[in-house]
Amino acid sequence: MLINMKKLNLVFTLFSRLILVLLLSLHFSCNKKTEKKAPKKPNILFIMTDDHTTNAMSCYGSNLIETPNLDRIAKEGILFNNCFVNNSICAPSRAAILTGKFSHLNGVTDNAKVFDGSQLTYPKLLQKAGYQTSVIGKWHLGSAPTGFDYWCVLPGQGDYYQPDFIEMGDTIQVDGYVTDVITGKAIKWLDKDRDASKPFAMVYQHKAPHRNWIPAPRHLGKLEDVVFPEPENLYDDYEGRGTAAHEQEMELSVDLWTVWDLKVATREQLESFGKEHKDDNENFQEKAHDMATANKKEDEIKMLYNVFKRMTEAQKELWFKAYEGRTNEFYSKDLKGKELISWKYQNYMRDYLGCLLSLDENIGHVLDYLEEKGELDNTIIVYTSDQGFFLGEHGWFDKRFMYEEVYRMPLLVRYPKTIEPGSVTDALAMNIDFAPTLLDYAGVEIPKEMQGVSLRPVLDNHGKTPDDWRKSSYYHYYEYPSWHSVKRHYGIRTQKYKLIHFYNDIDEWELYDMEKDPQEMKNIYNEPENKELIEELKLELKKQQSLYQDHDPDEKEHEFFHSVMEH
Ligand code: SGN
Ligand code: CA
Repeated sequence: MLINMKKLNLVFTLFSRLILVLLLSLHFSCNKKTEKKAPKKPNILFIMTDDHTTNAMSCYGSNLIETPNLDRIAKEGILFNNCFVNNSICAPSRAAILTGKFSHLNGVTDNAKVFDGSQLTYPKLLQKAGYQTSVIGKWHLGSAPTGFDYWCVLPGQGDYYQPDFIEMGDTIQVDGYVTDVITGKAIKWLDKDRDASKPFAMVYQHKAPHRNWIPAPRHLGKLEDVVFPEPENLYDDYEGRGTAAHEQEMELSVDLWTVWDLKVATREQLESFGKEHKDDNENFQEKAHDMATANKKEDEIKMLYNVFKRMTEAQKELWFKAYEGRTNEFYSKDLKGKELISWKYQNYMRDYLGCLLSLDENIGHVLDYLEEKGELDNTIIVYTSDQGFFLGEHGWFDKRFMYEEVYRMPLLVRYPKTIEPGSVTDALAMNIDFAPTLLDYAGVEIPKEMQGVSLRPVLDNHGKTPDDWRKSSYYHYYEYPSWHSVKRHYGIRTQKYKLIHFYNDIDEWELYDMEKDPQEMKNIYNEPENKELIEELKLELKKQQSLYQDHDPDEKEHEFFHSVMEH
């Protein structure tokens, strides 16, 4: 009996131990499961170029160029037809993207303002949430980047060949072509320098295709024999449009300079300038605006020499081989009027689009890298540009206006976990939405002070526009008087209409029917039958201004708030 009891005890102890082992292993396997299930935060790759219009992207139907790698992002993700900038120049757009706020609240109303880096930005919040953050490439905000574990940025506008960078405070010069160098640095950071145990958020920003549009050495002369289709309104005379359209300084005919912009210069001119100014370290480009008014060939040579002196001997050979024919043609033909505009347009396109060849290639390298490392589908890839650009529409280059070609930004997003490949949307999006959207994907609370909204309801819903989505987008441009002389203005765009008010030294309104007149050739503000429509749109404009805490600086503040309160 005693033995039996002992046996029984032993069996019981063994049994209970077995149960304990079973329970423990169950517990651990459950834990393992939850560990596996805990969603890995997505990586973020924010790609932004400078001055890249949707009209030079084949996924947007361009008839000028093929951009296969950008098209891949669109095909495997979503394309926005109606993404708009808050203020169509560089620093103001970049500051709005970082802060999710309009210019009057983030302080960067024009390119001369210095960004206050102590402000709340989305990279700072991602960093706090455990992301490894970096910014590589064009920055152009005057102050040093904040909120990034690693930063390596171009000073100011940067250079195309053998560019300088400021890397974590130290200035370095790097051999190579700017688009290739930026990509090399981006891939190196992804591959070697980041803490791979954390998700990454990389802000990868190109200088190309910014003025004065210099293609990679391997692409110099590549498009020299191509003849590009001209925009229908290349010879626009601005009839029926207001003072702002008449008085701008961005016409191909007079404001696009032959030497600086179109590289019409002989070897002799550049080399002899170099000899005369051997010890001259002046930064001629910084003085470009003052020179612009003088607009003398000698000054343009000075500016171009600034580019030339950074080139290697081999690059100089490629350069002259590419531009010799163009230079000779210019001097032999003595073109005038429409013929001159047409000639300038073709050569402008050859260089602007030439920059895009290396841009598209390089974006392909980054996509391939992520794919090879198995990170492609776990990375939210955003492609955009700081604003659009005129490619001869209205006879113009540059941006600044609230007109469509420069107000619209490209926006592609790839993230197959929630975004249906091949989606296309007409929903109204704005650059102030980028920060809230990325924070939303990262599971970070969107701060109340950000004025944009998360685009996820559109992105994750096959691009369908939710019923309660915004009905208009708001715009405000301030940089006047300055480069290109575009007068100050603000306005709204709905799906159908665009209402613009030019203020400061003029007081003029413009109204366009975007469905009937997508090229904005006919201002219908003064047509009597539009009276009611204009009243409605002005009311909507006031609502938008009150929503974003903005107003017309020419209006007395109390009058403005009074009128908003009345409605
Ligand atoms: C430079 C350009 C201008 C351009 C501004 C702003 N001139 O000053 O044509 O509008 O940049 O561009 S250049 O002769 O120096 O190239 S932005 O994209 O940075 O806003
Ligand atoms: Ca720009």
